[in-house]
Amino acid sequence: MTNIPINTDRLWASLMDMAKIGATEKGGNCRLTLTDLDKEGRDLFVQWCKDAGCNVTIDAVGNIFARRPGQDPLKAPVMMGSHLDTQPTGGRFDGVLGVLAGLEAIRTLNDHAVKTEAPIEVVCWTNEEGSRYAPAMMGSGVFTGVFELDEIRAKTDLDGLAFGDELERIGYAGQQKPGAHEVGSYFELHIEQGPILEAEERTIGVVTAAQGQRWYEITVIGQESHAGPTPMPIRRDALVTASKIVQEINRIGHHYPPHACATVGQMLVNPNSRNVIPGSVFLTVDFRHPADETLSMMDQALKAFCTRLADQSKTQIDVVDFWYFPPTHFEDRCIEAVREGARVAGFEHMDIVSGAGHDAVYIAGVAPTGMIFVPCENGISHNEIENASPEDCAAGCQVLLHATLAHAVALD
Ligand code: HGY
Ligand code: MN
Ligand code: MN
Repeated sequence: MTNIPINTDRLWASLMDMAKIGATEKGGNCRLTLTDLDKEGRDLFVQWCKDAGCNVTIDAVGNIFARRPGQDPLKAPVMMGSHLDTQPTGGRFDGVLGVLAGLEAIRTLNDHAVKTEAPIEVVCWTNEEGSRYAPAMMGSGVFTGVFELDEIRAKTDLDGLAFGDELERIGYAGQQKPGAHEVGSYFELHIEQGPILEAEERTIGVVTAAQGQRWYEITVIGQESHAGPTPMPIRRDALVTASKIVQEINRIGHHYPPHACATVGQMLVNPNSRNVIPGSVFLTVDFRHPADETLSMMDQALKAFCTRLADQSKTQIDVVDFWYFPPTHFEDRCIEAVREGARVAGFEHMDIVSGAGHDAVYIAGVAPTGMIFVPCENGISHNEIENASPEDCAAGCQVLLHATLAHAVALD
């Protein structure tokens, strides 16, 4: 029963229909969280779920739950899901594959009139990307009690628009209290967003864990002054100091091979005028590593460097710890269900650790959780050229169905 074939064409058609919403010139997607385009994608998903006979509920942080009833309504649902929001220059598969593969699994169960003991749900988590509003994984973070709802609702974007107001504006501030929603187990299908599966010629990644992350916000304060008459020796140039910090962050990333990652993704220079010596610079830091102790050593190295540099450079350097979650291991039973699903379906598979953060990392804190990866072309993601094949998407969906059914106990 756990190997009834999903409908490859229908899954691909849904992915391509969703990709039309927020389509960009280079073939990617831009559906920033809580924008009109995010609403359009959510509305389409909700309609598809209702067409598939699901009962749809929404919680107060905008997470969408579509439930296919089971024979025992009191049993906690087996949940599949991911996110529909994208990066500004995002792709057509990051997050979307996990949500629409969950929908395809439900459509397939309907086609074959499969009854399950436990209900089955597909969920779309709010703001997994953390681009417009930081940090990432907000919807699943509120759902699991990592973030406070009011704190998240008060967050503002670069235009000063509050999360809570935008959520209400698009009509997705639901009634359900976040977290007051049982989860029996959770499976998330996602593109790998790295090069390993493709290089190893494997179709399925059996995700055993996700690496830990530390995010910082650094503000460098120097002194604005005229680019002409201000002699070099007396300048307090915030951008020169910030550039040294960027170099050090990159050095720290290279210092713990092969897994450490270190990125400065955002930098705001003030006043950002070509003939004014920058008075202040804001920059973000993203550190990652599968071992918590190494992540701590990277943390210490960054802070020690900034302390030394502040003395030498006559500038003030504020380093704020913005976000942290430790490396997360998934549940053995779920990992085995994924591995067995790949084996039954005859797909080449390998164990893999996730370099990216996912909602599954937070859900793993409240329910048995597993993840499935499929390759993406050249391992490229968070880029408009992100690409995956219909065959790999279908393979991931097939394994997702298997793992979900194994936990929902298919009756007939
Ligand atoms: O940052 C991440 O790993 C994910 O894309 N939110
Ligand atoms: Mn994602
Ligand atoms: Mn992403």
